[in-house]
Amino acid sequence: MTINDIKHPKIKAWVEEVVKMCQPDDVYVCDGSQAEYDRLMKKCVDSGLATPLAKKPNSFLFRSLPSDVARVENRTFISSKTQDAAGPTNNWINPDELKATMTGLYTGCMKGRTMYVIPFCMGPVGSSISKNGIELTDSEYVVLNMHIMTRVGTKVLDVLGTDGTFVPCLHSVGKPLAEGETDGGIWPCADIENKYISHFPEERLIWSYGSGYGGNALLGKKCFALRIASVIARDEGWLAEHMLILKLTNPQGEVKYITGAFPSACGKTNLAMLIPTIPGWKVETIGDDIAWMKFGKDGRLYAINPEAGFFGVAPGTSAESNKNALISAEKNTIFTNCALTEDGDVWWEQIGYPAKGKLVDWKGNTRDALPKDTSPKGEEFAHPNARFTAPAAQCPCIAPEWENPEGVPISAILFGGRRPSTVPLVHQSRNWNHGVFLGSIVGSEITAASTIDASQVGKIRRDPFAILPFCGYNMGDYFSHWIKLGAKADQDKLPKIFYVNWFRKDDDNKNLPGGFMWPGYSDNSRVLAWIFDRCNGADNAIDTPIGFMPKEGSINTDGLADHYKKTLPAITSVDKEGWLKEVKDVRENHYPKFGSHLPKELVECLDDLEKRLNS
Ligand code: SAT
Ligand code: MN
Repeated sequence: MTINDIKHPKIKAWVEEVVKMCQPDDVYVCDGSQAEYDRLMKKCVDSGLATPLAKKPNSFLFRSLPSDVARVENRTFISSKTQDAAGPTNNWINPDELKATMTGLYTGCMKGRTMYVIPFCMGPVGSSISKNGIELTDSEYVVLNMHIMTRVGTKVLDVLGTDGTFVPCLHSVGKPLAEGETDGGIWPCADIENKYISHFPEERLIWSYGSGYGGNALLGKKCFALRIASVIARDEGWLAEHMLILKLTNPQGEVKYITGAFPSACGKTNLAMLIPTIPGWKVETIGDDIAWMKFGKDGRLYAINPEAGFFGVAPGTSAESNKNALISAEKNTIFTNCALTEDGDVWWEQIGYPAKGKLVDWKGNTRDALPKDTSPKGEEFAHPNARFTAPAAQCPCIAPEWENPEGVPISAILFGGRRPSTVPLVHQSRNWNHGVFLGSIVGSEITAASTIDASQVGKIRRDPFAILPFCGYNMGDYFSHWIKLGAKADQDKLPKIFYVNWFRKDDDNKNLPGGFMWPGYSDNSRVLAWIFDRCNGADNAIDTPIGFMPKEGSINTDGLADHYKKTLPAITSVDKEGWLKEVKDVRENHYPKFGSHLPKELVECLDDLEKRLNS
């Protein structure tokens, strides 16, 4: 298809404007077909950017440059008209200034390349909760990933008709080619100081330049479905959240849907696809990263997964930690920055078995495999943020209703992060506002997904609602939005809110793999079961200063290894000293950032927590 096939005058005019600025050699409008996917993938293979994998049907490996392995939060901007609107947790540049700088970079930036017009839909095509976007990009890798991660093609242009609403998303790798020049098999991107991942919330516009990686470049994901959608959601009275959505069925066949907000690379994909260790329970997947939630006519909160695929972290994914993810990525999958084996398969650290012979590491160097499936820090064969892009429909535990246009009714919302101390395995908020308070104070160790600076990994930072890098407006106002929605709702129908922590550590205890006091993964089903029963009003909790916690014996420990039975009391009790420190840190370092935007209800919760801890 060409520009002239576009029947929507506004889209056509915008595409023509971008063509004038970026000066691509060609323009191609994506139809979303398999033939298109195959053709573009062949182009990547022929140019040396992609390697076909003999061991995985229709699957390919890409290697990025070391400067382009993750989102770049310090190059990500919320360019609202005022800095106050972007708030204290976002990088801000005046929109006129940023547009002038980026227009300079965009001018002629697609020379020697094709510009692809990707009509895409977040959510099932035609659903009233779904939203459409058009991404313009000069990266075949982006088109291919968008094919998997979103619904792409002519069907979206059909829904848009001549005047449908769309979010314009402009992307360039920022590497124009001179006459006759090619990439020579090297991942194209710009230098770090020229990368810009920019959002103009008032215009609902995205401009991304200089990176080809994940959330920087697949603009339907974090840029649209979270940063811009959070602004739309604020204005329209719903929620766009960094949450997985799972379906939990108990042994009696009763079903509940649960969402969970965890920072990037903290196990959302693993939790969403969990295989329970406790008999009779079942987990099925609705989504692994993003939830759009709206109140239904019946007063309940309903969630849809706006995505169509998984962009999952590969390292650590094994038959033991997440068999369903491995099966999802067995075919029709794009791998990025994984290691390549001699027999044409991918390999990564903690895949569950050592590699044999020689491996090509993510930097393209051939090295002898190690006898174990771990590697020393900094010498990994797969980058710690290596990814698989797999179609959600391939997931063996995908719930049949995952594309239900009305969404699924949510009974519980979980918050969590990597906290080696203080935060217990699970506690429940007293009410909605207290739940918002718990979400607002979530902290987590920084992971390789959020930074290309390895020295930052492991440091704890507050990541409210796990949406710190993805909130398109002032985080203080975001807290207020949650409080307002709760106040308007029927209290009995609101989801219950829980704070979980799978990552408590005791490095001195030699019995504990990795020092973790809880096995996590499949054993998290034990906590999910407790939560399920809480939602049914079971008498399985005690009231503590921090909220409701499991009554002794109420977490099913059948079959749990003895050393975890021994650590359970410590991770299911209140660490008073730790929490008092937490209160102090929130009061002195976290909440003051939000100034007058901080809702008073949250300060009341903080005061109340301190009082209860001291009484
Ligand atoms: O690179 S992404 O933003 O898509 C993945 C993540 O960080 O969660
Ligand atoms: Mn994520």
